[in-house]
Amino acid sequence: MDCIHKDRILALQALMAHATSVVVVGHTHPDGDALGSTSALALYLQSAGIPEVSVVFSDTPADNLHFILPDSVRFCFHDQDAQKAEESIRKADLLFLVDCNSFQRTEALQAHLEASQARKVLIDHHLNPDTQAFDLVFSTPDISSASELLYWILVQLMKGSVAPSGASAFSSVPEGATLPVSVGTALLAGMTTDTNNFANSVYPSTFQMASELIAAGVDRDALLQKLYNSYRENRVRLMGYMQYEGLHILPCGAAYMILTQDILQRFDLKEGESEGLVNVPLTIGAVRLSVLLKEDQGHFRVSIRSKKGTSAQQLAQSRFHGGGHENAAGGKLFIGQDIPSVEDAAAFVENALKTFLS
Ligand SMILES: [Mn+2]
Repeated sequence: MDCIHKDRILALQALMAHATSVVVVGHTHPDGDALGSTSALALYLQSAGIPEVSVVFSDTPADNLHFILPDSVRFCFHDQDAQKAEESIRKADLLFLVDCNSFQRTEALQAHLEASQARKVLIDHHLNPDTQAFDLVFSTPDISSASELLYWILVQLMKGSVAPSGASAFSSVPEGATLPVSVGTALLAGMTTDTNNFANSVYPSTFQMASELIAAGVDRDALLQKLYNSYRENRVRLMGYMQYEGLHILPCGAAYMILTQDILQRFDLKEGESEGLVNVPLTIGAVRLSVLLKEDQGHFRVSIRSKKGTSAQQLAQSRFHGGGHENAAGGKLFIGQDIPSVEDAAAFVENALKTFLS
C-alpha cells in the first residue's frame, strides 16, 4: 500500500511520541466506519501511553451503532455539549481527522479544527483529500474503508514500536499479532459496515485484514448479530412500506425514494434506521443508480448508490453539493435554495437523474 510509506510511519511515530493531548475527529452523521476507526485509533493511542485522548463528533451517533463505542474512550458530541467538544479540540497538541477528506465534513467543528494549533494527521479513503490542511496524510481511495487503512497503519506502527530504528523494524513482527482485541473489533465493525458486509469495495487486503482479526480473537458472529440482527420492528415495516409504496423506477435505469418527515414520524424512525434502504433498488437488474432522500431541517440528506460503470460520486458532486466514493456517495438538497418546497423534491430528483444518465 503506497500511502503507508515507511517515512510516513516514522513521521507518525515522531508526532505520537511528542503528543500529550490528542483529539480524534470523524465526519458528521457518523457511520460505522467513522465510529469504528475513531474508536480503534483512540484505544490504540491510549494503549501507547498518551495521557489525554478524546474522540469528538459534531453529532450523536445512531442508537444502533452505539455498541461500537468502547466504554474506556472519552467521547464528546458537539450537539450534546458544545463546550466540552470545543475544549477538547482547543487543548489538543495532536489532531487526527479520520474517514473524511476535509474539515468541511465535520460541519459544526470545522472552524474550531481549522483554528487549532495542533499538528494534524489525515487518515482517509475518500477522493480529493484536502492535503494542504494537514502535516501528515494517509489517503487512498483503493481500500475498503478508513478502518482498513487504519488497520494497516497500526500493523506498521506495532512493528516499528518493537524496534524503532532501521528498516528491519518493518518486517520482524507477525501481522496482527499484538493488536488488542478491542481495537480489532472496532476496526472489523467499521470495515464490515462500509463494505455492506463484504458486498462492495472489497480488496484482497480487506479479506486479509478480516482473516487476521478473526484469527486474533475478534468475534465476528457477535459483531454481525449486533450490526444486522438487532433492529426494531419499525425499521422492517418501514423498509417494506417504502419498497411497496415509495419506490419510483425511471426508464433510464434509476430509482429513487423520498423519506419525508411525515413517513419518518409515522414509523417513529430513529437516526440510522433507514440504513441499507438505498441499496435495495440496486437488486433489480434494470436499475443501475439508486437515490434516497431523507428530510432533515431545511434540507434533504441524499444517499446515492450505483453499480459499476455508473458514478454515484459524480451525481452527488454535480447535482447534490456532495461527493464520496465512485459507487457510494452522498449530498444535500436544500429546501428554499435548490427547490422551493418539500413537494418539489420528486420533480427535482427525476430531472437530475434523467439528465445525468442521458
Ligand atoms: Mn468510510
